[in-house]
Amino acid sequence: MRTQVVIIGSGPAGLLLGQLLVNAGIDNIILERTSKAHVLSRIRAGVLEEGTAAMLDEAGVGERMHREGLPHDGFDLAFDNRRHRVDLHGLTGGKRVFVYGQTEVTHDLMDGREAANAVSIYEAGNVQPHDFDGDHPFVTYEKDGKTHRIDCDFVAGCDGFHGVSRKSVPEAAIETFERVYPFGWLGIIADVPPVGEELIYANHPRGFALCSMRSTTRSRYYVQVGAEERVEDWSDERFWDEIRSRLPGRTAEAMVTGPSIEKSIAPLRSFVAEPMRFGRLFLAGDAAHIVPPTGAKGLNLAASDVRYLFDALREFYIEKSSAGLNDYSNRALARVWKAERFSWWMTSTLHRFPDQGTFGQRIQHAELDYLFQSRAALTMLAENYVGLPF
Ligand code: RFL
Ligand code: PHB
Repeated sequence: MRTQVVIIGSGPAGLLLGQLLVNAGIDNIILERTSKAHVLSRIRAGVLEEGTAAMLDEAGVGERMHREGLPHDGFDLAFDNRRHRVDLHGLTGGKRVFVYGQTEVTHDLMDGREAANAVSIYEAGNVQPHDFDGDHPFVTYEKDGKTHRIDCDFVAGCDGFHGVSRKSVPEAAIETFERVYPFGWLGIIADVPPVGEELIYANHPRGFALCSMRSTTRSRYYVQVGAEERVEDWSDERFWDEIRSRLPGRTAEAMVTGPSIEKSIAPLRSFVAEPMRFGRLFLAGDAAHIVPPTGAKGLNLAASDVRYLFDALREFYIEKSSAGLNDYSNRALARVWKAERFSWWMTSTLHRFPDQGTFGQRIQHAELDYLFQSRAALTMLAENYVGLPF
C-alpha cells in the first residue's frame, strides 16, 4: 500500500489531522491499535477552546457540537467557603469555552471520516514506523496474522503518551522534561443535574475538587486523591461525602447525588519531549506532551499541534514549500510550553501538596486572594483558560 501521510493513533489528534487532510485532498491512512468501540469508551476531556471548536467546524464536523455543546462564559473558583466567579467573557473581550465531551468529539470525527470513505485500520498490531530519517519512510503493522507495509511521504505520530512513535526515536535525539505530581484525580460520571450552571474548581484543606458536566443532566465530578489510592476503595457514597466536604456549604447542600456510571483514577503529570519532528516523523498531541488536567488543556493542545502540522503539510503539497514543516517543532513547542506553565500553575494553586507545609498554604491562599483583587491577575488566568492564539 501507499499513501501520502500515515497517521498512527485514532484519538482526537489523529482523527482531526486526518479529516483536515482528507478535505484538502491529501491522502492518508489511520492505524489504531485498539478497536473503535474502545477509543469511544474512554471518558476524558470536557472543555474545548474556541480555537479547537473552530477547527472542528473547519473539518466539517462541528454541527452537533453547536447543537448539543454548552457555551460557558465563565467558571467559579471556590475557597474559604465561598465561590468567586471568573468572568472569562468579560476579561477576554468576548471569548468563551464549550463544554462538549472528548467522546463526542471523537464520535463526530469518526462519522466524518466514514462519510468521506477514508481508510482507518483498527486493531492494527505491532505498528512500527521505519526509515523516517530518510526520504522514503514506511510503516508496518500486523493484522489477521499477516504483516502489512504502507509506504508514505510522512508519518504523523498521534498515538498518545504510551504510543510507539516517540519510542521509535533514538534516545540521543530527544530530550524530555517531566514532573510527576504526588496525587491523582478520582473522577465519576453520574446522571444527575450539575450543581452549578458553570464549572466549579475548589481549593480546600481536604484537597482539590472539580464540578464539571457533560450536559444539563449529566455531571462529571473529580476529587484529588493520594497517588496510592485504589478506585475499589471508593464507594459512590464515600465519593459524594468527600466532594461535598470540599465545597462551600450551600453548594454542597444543593448537590444532587446518584449512582455513578463511570469511576476511575487518573495520575497527574507534566511532560514535554523536544523536538517534535524527526526527519519525516512528526509528533502531535499526548505523544509529545502531557499536562495535568487542571487547566483543561490536553485535548486543546492536541488540536493546536494539528493546526500547525496540517498547515505545514498543506503548504508542502499545495505550495511545494517545506518552510512550515521546518518550523513545526519550534512553533508547536512555543505554545506547548505556555500551556504547560498554565496547567502547572493551576495545579499548584488549587491542590494540597504533601510537603507544602503551613508556609506553602499561606502562599497559596495569598495567590487566590490576590487573583480576586487584581483584574490584571485574573486576566492572566482568563486568557490562558480560553486558549492562547495559535
Ligand atoms: P489519545 O487520545 O491518547 O489517542 C492516542 C491514540 O493512539 C492509540 N495508540 C496506538 N495506535 C497504534 N499503534 C500504537 N502503538 C498505539 N499506541 C497508542 C491509542 O489507542 C489512542 O487511540 O491522544 P491524543 O489524540 O493526542 O489526544 C489527547 C487527549 O486525549 C488528552 O490530552 C486529553 O484527554 C486530556 N484531558 C483534557 N484535555 C482537555 O483539553 N480538556 C479537558 O477538560 C481534559 N480533561 C483529560 C481530562 C485527560 C484525563 N485523563 C484521563 C488523562 C480529564 C482526564 C481525567
Ligand atoms: C472535565 O469535564 O472532564 C474536565 C473539565 C475541566 C478540567 C478537567 C476536566 O479542567
